Amino acid sequence: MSNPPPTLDERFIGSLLGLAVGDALGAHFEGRAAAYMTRTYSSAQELIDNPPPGELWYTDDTQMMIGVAETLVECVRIDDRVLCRRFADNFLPQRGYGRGARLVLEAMVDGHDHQYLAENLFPGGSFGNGAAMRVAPVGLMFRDNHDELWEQARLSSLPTHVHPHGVEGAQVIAMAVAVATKVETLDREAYFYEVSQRCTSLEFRGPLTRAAKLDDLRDLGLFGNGIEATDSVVTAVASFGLTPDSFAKTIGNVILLGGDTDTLAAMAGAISGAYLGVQGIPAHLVDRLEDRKQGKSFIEELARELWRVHHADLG
Ligand code: F2R
Ligand code: MG
Ligand code: MG
Repeated sequence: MSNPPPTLDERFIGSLLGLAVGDALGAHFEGRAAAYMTRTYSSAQELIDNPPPGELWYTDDTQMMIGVAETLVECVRIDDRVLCRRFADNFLPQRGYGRGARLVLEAMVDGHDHQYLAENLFPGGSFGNGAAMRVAPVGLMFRDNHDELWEQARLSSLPTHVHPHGVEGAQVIAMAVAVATKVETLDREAYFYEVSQRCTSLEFRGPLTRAAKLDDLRDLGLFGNGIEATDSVVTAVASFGLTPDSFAKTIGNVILLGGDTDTLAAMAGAISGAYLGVQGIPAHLVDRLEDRKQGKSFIEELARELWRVHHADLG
């Protein structure tokens, strides 16, 4: 007999814990070359079955996702002032932030003009994957209203990422999470159509169209493994599309690509967890996730609160 489909609260918890588990496992390998990864592990399953020893400690990806989720729980929609306060209150430099993001966050903490920095540190603003890695709560909260989702994902990006690619990367991941919560059995073509149809830049629309047809794992790396949104967002969605029924393979295969492994696995884990629910995440990885202040128990309760707010907002 097959398992019953996950309930919606299980999907909310699965997405946020899936992000944290992917981030924390991937963090062990951030910056490694693909050749090192495939020399060390023969398959995604081998990596998942033999994670590095000790506690799984998450990074900036999860820390900033917490700020987005807290803002939605408090305000229902993204409120820039509250979001920045949450980012500043939660900022822990040892979580390992992007070079530009760290400067913007330090300005937030010090009460300086962080928005000026976000708009001017890089030409056109940051196109890093920092807005996409934290956006899953927006996808969960606005799963029933895709116009609102697209706008709320944009608003959640702006304090640090104003470049159109940084913003659209976040919109794509939010949509990928939202649509994943809706389906019991994935229709890949319909899924990729839904995720890509609002994209305005060819940098996302083109690769998403190709990812819909991906059938050889060896081609996953063609979508990129880097720190830029255009070099990682589609890779995460493509990995989910290849192995929708396995959280382990979905995050394991992107970690084996090397490069920005924590962020690739955070995004892929958020999507896979939204589809499979928390029961789809290997228990031994959840067990190992850190559980101090803002750790596993906190994230699980935050996901439940987000689900309650989502539920109440519908009523
Ligand atoms: N930063 C890291 N990991 C590095 C090592 C951490 C180390 N272990 C430690 O302890 O310090 N990981 C995290 O950063 C990525 C997300 O970055 P985010 O938030 O997008 O940051 P930023 O600085 O805005 O963008 C990242 C880099 O991309 C380049 N870039 C962005 N926009 C650009 C533009 N318009 N022109 C030129 N370059 C641009 C810059 O090099 C940015 O620094 C995640 O991997 C997260 O895990
Ligand atoms: Mg990180
Ligand atoms: Mg990273």
